Amino acid sequence: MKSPTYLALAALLLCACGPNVQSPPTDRYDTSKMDLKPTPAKLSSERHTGPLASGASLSMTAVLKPLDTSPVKEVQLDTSHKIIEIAPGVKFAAWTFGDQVPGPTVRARVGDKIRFSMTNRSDEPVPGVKLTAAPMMHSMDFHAAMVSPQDKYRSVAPGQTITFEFTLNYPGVFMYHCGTPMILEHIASGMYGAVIVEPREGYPTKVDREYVVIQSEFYAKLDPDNRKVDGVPLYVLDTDRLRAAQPTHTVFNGVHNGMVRQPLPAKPGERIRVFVLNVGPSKTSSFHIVGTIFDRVWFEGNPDNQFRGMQTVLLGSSNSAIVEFMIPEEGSYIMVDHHFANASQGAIGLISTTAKTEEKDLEHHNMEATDTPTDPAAVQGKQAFESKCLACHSVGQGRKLGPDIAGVTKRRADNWLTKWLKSPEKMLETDVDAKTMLKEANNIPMPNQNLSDAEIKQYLSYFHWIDMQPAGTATAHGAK
Ligand code: HEC
Ligand SMILES: [Cu+2]
Repeated sequence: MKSPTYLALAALLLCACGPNVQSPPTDRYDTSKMDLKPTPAKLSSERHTGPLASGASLSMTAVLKPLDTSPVKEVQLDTSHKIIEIAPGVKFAAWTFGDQVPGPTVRARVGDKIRFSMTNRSDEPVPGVKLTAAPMMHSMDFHAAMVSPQDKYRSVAPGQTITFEFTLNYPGVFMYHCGTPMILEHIASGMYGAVIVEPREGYPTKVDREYVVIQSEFYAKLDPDNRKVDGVPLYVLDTDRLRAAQPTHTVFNGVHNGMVRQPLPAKPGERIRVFVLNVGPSKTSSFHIVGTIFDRVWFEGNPDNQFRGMQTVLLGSSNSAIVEFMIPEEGSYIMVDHHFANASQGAIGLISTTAKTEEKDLEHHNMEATDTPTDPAAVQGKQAFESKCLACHSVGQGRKLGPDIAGVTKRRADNWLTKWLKSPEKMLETDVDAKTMLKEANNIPMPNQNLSDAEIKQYLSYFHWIDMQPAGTATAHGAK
């Protein structure tokens, strides 16, 4: 029994009883040292005017600003009703915090106090259309706070202002959202954002860049009242799809493929920290970045919840993580929800070492680029298609909002396609095949693209070129 292992074990035991470990380690989560006695919320009928968001701790985009070190953070986030563009050409009647979706990101530190105030400005006119939704009650629920929901998260009427304070007791990446019933509708309409709380002593690692990526779903249908914004049809919340948890768009930072068109910059050899929050409201996210491995994952944004060397992190609704990774070499690293049905609805973004990137990298990152047509009309058709139609159609990569265009000249006659592109709304009234297609598209009709006859000819010659390529080889690449 007197093996070296035994001796080593005995030494270890002795050592553990030694005098140098007698003082208990300090508990960072000692609840007796936390602020659990916030003051009551105040309501007033004095309203904020001017900007709908303010505070030195706020970041408005994916680029996260450095920590503002003041121990008290004044945060103003007012609610508004606003038209936002959730995909190119898809104008959606949203409800917001701070006049944007997602709302601004708050950055603070454990021990800091948030002094929050919010005016419900849903009664202010929406530029572009009359009123998207009648003024209504809204509220604010901070997952970063420990407070009585009945007091702090109460619904406030249009024109009213609520003010309350709380101390940040735990580090993490926390969701905030409107908590007014139907909560589901308020979240799906855009009322959410993130609060990032650093550990009191900061993060244990150093990074070169920090980004925020918020995943969420939209449930959009054409406005039954046929309202338009700037000449294009307005989309409104589809409450049937919402209850069935069947989103029309699943996106990062509020826009379908938004960070594909505007990739987040990085350089080879850099270490990147991404704060990821899955807002839902109803789907999980399998967050993954093609081309790298997460060196560290801090689940819920707390370094005490650490994983190493992960490929994917699974986030339920309102779960979050901080992921850190290296950019190994030149390239475009693709952030996706690896539930690919969600990615194909727009949950894609790029972190790229070059300013310009190509959408060909997206779904087929290991595939060669395909040929382009030689006939000038087809070339023009391809270019126009890639800038105007890719938001809703793919070529050979499956259905998006509209059908896959591959094979379209085989299922439709040229004069049918011409009539369709000229006036989809007329075809939907009169043509049986068009009506069937609309059902397959879950009753989301294609907006009229205002195409001239010459343009329509170019699209048709491009479509014919596609269908002459060997099956599956033609793809379309994103607009620059
Ligand atoms: C906002 C989304 C959207 C945009 C943008 C869009 N489409 Fe569509 N498209 C659809 C939808 C949805 C359908 C099918 C549903 C319906 O309207 O009946 C469709 C149907 C079609 C069809 C018929 C497909 C078939 O299988 O028969 C063609 C062709 C088409 N679109 C071409 C285009 C072209 C060309 C453009 C760009 C100039 C374009 N679309 C832009 C949403 C869109
Ligand atoms: Cu609300």
